[in-house]
Amino acid sequence: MSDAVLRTFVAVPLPAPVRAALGDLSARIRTGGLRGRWVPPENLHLTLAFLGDTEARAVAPIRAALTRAAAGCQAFDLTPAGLGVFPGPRRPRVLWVGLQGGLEALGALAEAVGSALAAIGFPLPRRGAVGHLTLARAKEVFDPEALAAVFQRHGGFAGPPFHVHRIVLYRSQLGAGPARYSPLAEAALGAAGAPFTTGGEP
Ligand code: 3AM
Repeated sequence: MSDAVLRTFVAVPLPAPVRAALGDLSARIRTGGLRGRWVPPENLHLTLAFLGDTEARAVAPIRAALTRAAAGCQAFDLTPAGLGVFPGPRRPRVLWVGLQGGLEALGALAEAVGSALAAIGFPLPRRGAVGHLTLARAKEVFDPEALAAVFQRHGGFAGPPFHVHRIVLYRSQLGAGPARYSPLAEAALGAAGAPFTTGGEP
């Protein structure tokens, strides 16, 4: 595919200690025998919106839309906790870690991002599916017995809390092996909401 069209998505990057804890969980689950394609720790992220094929010239307006959306949302905290599967227990294809804490703020952020992107002509197929950190994808479906053992052993997982204060537009390059993600743009949460300070005032 030419560089004029990029595969992109918007996500919250995870701090290194969170990626390390999730990577450690992945390694333990994998060692326990669950077969799947595992997301490498450096690729772990919290997806807010998947845009798919995006013209390179659209990156600048997308950056502006994300800046507007992020500026209207305040920063918040999340804690990775528990396990789940998509699309559901009958056909488990994606294994993920759940989130606790600022879920309302997370939903509002995803909504703001979705609306800002829709306003510049990107209606998103993927809305309302936020709140998970993908660990692995099955080739077809996960083996039910192995998955049941994983839930029994690791269902109570909790990772280190983290502060959500920025969103990133990533380029995703697929090929043999894991996807390669590179940041194209970044926007800070609450930038417009930060109080103006006058010199010397607290
Ligand atoms: O972080 P997760 O795993 O939820 O599954 C892909 C990943 O989400 C998702 O976008 C994120 C970055 O690749 N994704 C990939 N293709 C998609 C599609 N066609 C998609 N989401 C919706 N529709």
